[in-house]
Amino acid sequence: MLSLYYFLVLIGGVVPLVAAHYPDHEIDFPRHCVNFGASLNLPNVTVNFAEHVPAGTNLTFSQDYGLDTCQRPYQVVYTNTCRIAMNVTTSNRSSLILEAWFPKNWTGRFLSTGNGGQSGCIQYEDMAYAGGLGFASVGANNGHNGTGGLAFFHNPDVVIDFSWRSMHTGVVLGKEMTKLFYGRPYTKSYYLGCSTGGRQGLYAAQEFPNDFDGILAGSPAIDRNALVAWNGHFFGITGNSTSNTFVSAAKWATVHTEILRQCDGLDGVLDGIIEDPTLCYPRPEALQCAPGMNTSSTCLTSDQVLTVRAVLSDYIGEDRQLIFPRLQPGAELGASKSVLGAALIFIKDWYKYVVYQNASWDPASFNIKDATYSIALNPANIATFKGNLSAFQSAGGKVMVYHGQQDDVITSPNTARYYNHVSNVMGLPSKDLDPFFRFFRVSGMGHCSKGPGAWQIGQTYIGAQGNAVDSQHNVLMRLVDWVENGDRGAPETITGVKYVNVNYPGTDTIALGVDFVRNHCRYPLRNICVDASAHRDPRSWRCE
Ligand SMILES: *[C@@H]1O[C@H](CO)[C@@H](O)[C@H](O)[C@H]1NC(C)=O
Ligand SMILES: *[C@@H]1O[C@H](CO)[C@@H](O)[C@H](O)[C@H]1NC(C)=O
Ligand SMILES: *[C@@H]1O[C@H](CO)[C@@H](O)[C@H](O)[C@H]1NC(C)=O
Ligand SMILES: *[C@@H]1O[C@H](CO)[C@@H](O)[C@H](O)[C@H]1NC(C)=O
Ligand SMILES: *[C@@H]1O[C@H](CO)[C@@H](O)[C@H](O)[C@H]1NC(C)=O
Ligand SMILES: *[C@@H]1O[C@H](CO)[C@@H](O)[C@H](O)[C@H]1NC(C)=O
Ligand SMILES: *[C@@H]1O[C@H](CO)[C@@H](O)[C@H](O)[C@H]1NC(C)=O
Ligand SMILES: *[C@@H]1O[C@H](CO)[C@@H](O)[C@H](O)[C@H]1NC(C)=O
Ligand SMILES: *[C@@H]1O[C@H](CO)[C@@H](O)[C@H](O)[C@H]1NC(C)=O
Ligand SMILES: *[C@@H]1O[C@H](CO)[C@@H](O)[C@H](O)[C@H]1NC(C)=O
Ligand SMILES: [Ca+2]
Repeated sequence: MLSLYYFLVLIGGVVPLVAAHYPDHEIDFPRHCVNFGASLNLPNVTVNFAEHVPAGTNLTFSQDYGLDTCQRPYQVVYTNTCRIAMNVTTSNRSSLILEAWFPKNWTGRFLSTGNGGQSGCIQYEDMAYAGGLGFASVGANNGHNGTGGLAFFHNPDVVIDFSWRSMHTGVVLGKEMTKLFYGRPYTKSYYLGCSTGGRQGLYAAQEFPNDFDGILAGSPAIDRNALVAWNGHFFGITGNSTSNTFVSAAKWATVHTEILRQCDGLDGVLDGIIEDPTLCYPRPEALQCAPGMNTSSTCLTSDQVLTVRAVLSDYIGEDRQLIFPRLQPGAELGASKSVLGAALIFIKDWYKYVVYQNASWDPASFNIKDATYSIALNPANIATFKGNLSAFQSAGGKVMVYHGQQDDVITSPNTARYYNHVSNVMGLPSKDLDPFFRFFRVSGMGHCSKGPGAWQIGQTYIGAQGNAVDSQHNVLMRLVDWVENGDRGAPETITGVKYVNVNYPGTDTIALGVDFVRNHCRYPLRNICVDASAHRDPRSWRCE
């Protein structure tokens, strides 16, 4: 079964960085790829195509099937890759689209990518990124196509795929295919994902402790039922744009400026970034309009002051217990366009098609009873807040979690809450979590990326010059270092870079150079500026 190419590899000896050791690879790698696809025979798997993709190829994807909502019309592939696309049956009424990408220049490592939001979308950018770093990778559509939730309607198997089965199935198949493709097993198995992807990573850490040796989970959508309810509860606070309680995006910008005035200096420097928003309890009454002034755009009416207070308060349940922590102060600009924009995009399909399975359900009717009901229902065990990582710890796994401290979609204190929950459930103080579980708070980063902070940490491939690959500046390679070199590679801080951004909140302009660099601390430590005159220099900061 093995091609001549792999026969030569086997007799030639196997080392981690293999490309230079493969003779005739220009000829044989593409042929091996196509032959592999034609002969692959695994249960429940149908190969749709297998193609060799030369480095530099700009792949284009069909925008049929609802994939237009994925907003991934094309992807540049950075290294010579064998791309296998498959259908995988998961039940009599559900299936996945799964892809496996095998780089010619393989390091021996395996990696699974995850998904985002409610999708339904293969994260090709993450597969290309991983391939460029020498990982064999898998990515799946998570059991349905596109960002909508209609596929969940009256089909609990599609919900199960979305919650956990798609990823776990892809990992099991991907590992097997990796061994068959290269003629030897992977050395270590990794996970990379953010948001829903962060949740998928922590689901694996809790429920499938042998899937990964290293898990990188960003901005995780954990306690998922409570999170969706929290997203939905804002409409009841703000009302729609015609309500007296509504705060426009322009007024949220005013609120943001006021919050910075009150809290920016808590970390020792006025730089537009609140390092630790959990220390910030702003007083919106500072913006209260004076009598007769309540049409002014620079102050808040009494109703609007109460709206701001409620938005920045914990979400409490019918039983008076916490449902979800408050929106962290500092995220107002992004939030005014997402959860505070009265659009109800996050909860609409989930409650209609999964929780109530009633296409007539009106999202504007959402209230605390819906929250109570959906949290108790916990469809397909999607909550992901168990907090017991002991099986993963025993298996020798490492988890790195990061969360932007200006996240407007999933408030970041929820991840600190998870960390504390793990500590409590496992009965371990931080010094005993440190050997396998570390959480980094990335100041000034929004949801998974962007923002005024030093947010480029190697979480995905943002720009060709934008990501360093050394482990201090690249969280994925940091995880590899930790897994493969043990304590010697354990992260104390992760270093982020902010490129010059002439027109914030536009994207950073890498060509204009580095604006500043900052080391982000491991929770529960927090970043303090000890030399405000040189705050762009990471040496002016200390984790305390
Ligand atoms: C890839 O192709 C698309 C059009 O299909 C184009 O818009 C995009 O700029 C291309 N990207 C690169 C890096 O060539
Ligand atoms: C989902 O998209 C894939 C292409 O990625 C396509 O082959 C498949 O038919 C689509 N499935 C549905 C149900 O539309
Ligand atoms: C793959 O699955 C989709 C539905 O998701 C179906 O439309 C398509 O025909 C299947 N293709 C193969 C080759 O089985
Ligand atoms: C194949 O899929 C069926 C459901 O359609 C499942 O019961 C079975 O376990 C799967 N087989 C393997 C080997 O994964
Ligand atoms: C599919 O399997 C489910 C159980 O998982 C069963 O309830 C259902 O009747 C089956 N549907 C068909 C079409 O066989
Ligand atoms: C292969 O990967 C190694 C390290 O992973 C890198 O240094 C080298 O440049 C890569 N070679 C090619 C041809 O991509
Ligand atoms: C806002 O809410 C009011 C009362 O609930 C309703 O009559 C109106 O149509 C809504 N407007 C918009 C733009 O949704
Ligand atoms: C504006 O203030 C006046 C009294 O000063 C009050 O009657 C009116 O209801 C206020 N409007 C809003 C939108 O708060
Ligand atoms: C579906 O939702 C609508 C609107 O809230 C409601 O009137 C109807 O009773 C619901 N149907 C069922 C079967 O619960
Ligand atoms: C955590 O999980 C392990 C098995 O993985 C189990 O032995 C232990 O009892 C669990 N601890 C708690 C507090 O549930
Ligand atoms: Ca500051």
